[in-house]
Amino acid sequence: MPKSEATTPQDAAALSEAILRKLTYDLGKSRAGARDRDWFMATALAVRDRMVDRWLTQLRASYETGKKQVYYLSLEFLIGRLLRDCISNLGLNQEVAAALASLGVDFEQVRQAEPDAALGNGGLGRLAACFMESMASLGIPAFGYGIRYEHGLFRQLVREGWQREYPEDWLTFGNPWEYARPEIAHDIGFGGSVEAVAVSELRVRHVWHPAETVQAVAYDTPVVGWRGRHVNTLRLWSARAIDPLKLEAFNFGDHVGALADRMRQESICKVLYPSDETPAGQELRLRQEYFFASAALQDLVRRHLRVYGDLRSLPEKVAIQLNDTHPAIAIAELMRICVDQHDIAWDEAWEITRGCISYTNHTLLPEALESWPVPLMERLLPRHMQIIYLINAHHLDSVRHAHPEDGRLLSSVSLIEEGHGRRVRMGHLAFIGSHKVNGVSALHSELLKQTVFADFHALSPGRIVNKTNGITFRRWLHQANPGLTGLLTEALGPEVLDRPSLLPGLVPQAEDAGFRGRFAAVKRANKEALASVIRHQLDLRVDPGALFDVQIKRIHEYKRQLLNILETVALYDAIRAQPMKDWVPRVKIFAGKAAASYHRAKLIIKLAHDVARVVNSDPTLRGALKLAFLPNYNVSLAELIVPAADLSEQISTAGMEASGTGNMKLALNGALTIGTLDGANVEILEHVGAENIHIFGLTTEQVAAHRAAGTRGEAAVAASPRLGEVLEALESGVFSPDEPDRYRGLVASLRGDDYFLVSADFDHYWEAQRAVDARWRDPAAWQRAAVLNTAHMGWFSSDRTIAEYAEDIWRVPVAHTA
Ligand code: 26V
Repeated sequence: MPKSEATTPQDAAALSEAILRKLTYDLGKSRAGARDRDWFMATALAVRDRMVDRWLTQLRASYETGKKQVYYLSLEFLIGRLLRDCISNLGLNQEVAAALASLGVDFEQVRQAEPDAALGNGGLGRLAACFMESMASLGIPAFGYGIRYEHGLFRQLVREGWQREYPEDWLTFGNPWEYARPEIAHDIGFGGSVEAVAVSELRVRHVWHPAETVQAVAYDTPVVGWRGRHVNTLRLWSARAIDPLKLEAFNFGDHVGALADRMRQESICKVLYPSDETPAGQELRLRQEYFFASAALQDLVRRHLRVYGDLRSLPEKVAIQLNDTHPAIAIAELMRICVDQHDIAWDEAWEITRGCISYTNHTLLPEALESWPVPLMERLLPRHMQIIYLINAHHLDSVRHAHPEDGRLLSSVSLIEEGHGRRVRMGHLAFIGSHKVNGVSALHSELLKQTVFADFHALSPGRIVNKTNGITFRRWLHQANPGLTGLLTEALGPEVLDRPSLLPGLVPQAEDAGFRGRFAAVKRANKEALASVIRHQLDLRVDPGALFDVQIKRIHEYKRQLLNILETVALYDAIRAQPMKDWVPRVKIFAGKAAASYHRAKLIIKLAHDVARVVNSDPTLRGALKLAFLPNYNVSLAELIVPAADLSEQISTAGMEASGTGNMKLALNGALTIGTLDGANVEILEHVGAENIHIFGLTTEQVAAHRAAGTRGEAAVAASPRLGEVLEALESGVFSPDEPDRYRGLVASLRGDDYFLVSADFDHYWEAQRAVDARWRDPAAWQRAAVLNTAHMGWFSSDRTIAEYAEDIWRVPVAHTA
């Protein structure tokens, strides 16, 4: 039974006392003067106390019992708020609610006073956060390592339809979840030179003399798993300039210069890089990558040596997961630590390194694959560059040995890309430095084998494995959708909270009109809550009885928000042409950020607003169509929208979305998917069944054929009068009378190379949307499909994903089964 069900009044009283003590003695505030923010801090500090004993005990126990540790290295952790998560996993829901009520404080207001920790861009960062929660829930001893950015992802404001970026300040009022560890600090070197010291006639030892050194200081956040059984650590590093006094003495007489130096060094952890910005050529980004990878390795090596005394046992006791190539420099760093600092022979060091490390790839997009200019690497990390050359030499020797005289193969698998300036290919380095490489959905993993890593796959068959992404049900079902969770526990028993494998027990209930009614009532209540936010934020009234059609994700051309907007315009035209027809009322809901420098994506946001202005104010539609773009999409906004969605838009160009995880959140919460055969949609189709999902569009192979044939968008436009009209309206400035040419460029691409196949897929998408309408007209059929989506999504729990990583990649036992 969940602990919260056994709450006693004493528990609540003890907690309210603890909260008051925190408010008074830690924050120095009186009850009368306390604001929501203060109550949040006091509550969080009191809740944090409940984790600490378990945390410290388990940490010690995991060393004493010699358990293998997992280290998850990620430049992004997109956490969101933690209060509800901690309370719910500790089973304190009722205690906290009662404690705050007894203090006359509204829990929901307190909860909303917490800022989102937005230390990530999107899917990759959110996945890392779900994984941390699942590792704790499964009782796998693990550390997450990342950077404690002072400013997370920018805040998005929309002014006259244009996105504007504002700095995000999540730390302004303090972070109650973290413990600063000023005594845990590692020196991180940059630049300088490498000295070769002869230690014997046969051996030289390389000594790196960095030109500058920055300290990485640890900040620890406990991560509590489901039912509070296990607590892991998220250790984020902050940069501290070394000994500011010495620095000032060094710059004697130049006080300002000394401080400027210090500022420059500490700038490493000031701000999160937007992932969609081309990373190449950005020195600060490479500094960030080495800074946290080196801190992580020094930290875990020190811990390992303290317990075991020898690095040779590292692969037996340590698994290091690289979340994308961002921490891939860790491979060269671990080689340096082994060879230069611990005198381990090269071949043995390589065995140790490959034994520990594995790598997850999250995208096939060529522009997203990291590579660094050789001159930059030589200047910033001279010893690592030497090591990379040596790794490459050994690697190419073995390739040459197996495939003599295959020049094409050699240059394709070389770590160094020759051509317009030599560059280090981080994906290649990550591949050869890892014992396992994984993709994030079945389709994506297959495409890895066929495209970016085809040659590597032929050289090392079996190294690429698939680990389809998942989401933590605690956050994305239990916490975000308490109404549905209540219904599920009523129908399937409270065990369903621990075992999503029980969800198929809903299948017979889908035939029960009474159950469907209760399911629909929960959805309706969630939609009313969202409608109220839309009204307050956008001054727009939407009917909670309408179909809520949702596309929430980063704005990117391959995700094809544009396709959705074009369909909106086509529907608008159709309704205006026949206003008296029985249209299915729809609310198109969008949310998402565009990278600051991604002009096309920002123009798509502007288009959504231009279309919204026209559509939302047209009385002839009689409410049949509305468009709402909610600003500043983040984890908290997702938690509000996901439970309220009827239709989930997963419409990327096939082959381009590695997995998607929003698709899983929405389907789990009973939204039907309209989507292409891309990423994890393919597996969602397999699980929910073809009759409960709306699939449309070109397949990956057809996309490739289309592009190879050079088919232009014009052909699709000529074949589709409907699309033709939409494009003409955009071109003639119907939606942008203040600037009639605004969308000419956009439309020209749709008529031209149509790289993302928006035009090519348009008619198919339109038809699929009309099939959605038809289903909506039959409420029983819609509700049945919605229930069956929830019933069949259990497999997409990140507990399942993590259990697979644990077994196939990390080789660690799972203490608590999902
Ligand atoms: C990076 C870049 C950089 C250059 C410009 C274009 C571009 C586009 C996307 C990205 C993001 C790459 C990494 C990433 O976030 N991948 C996402 O990872 C999720 C978790 O595995 C997965 O669900 C998403 O499908 C995938 O896009």
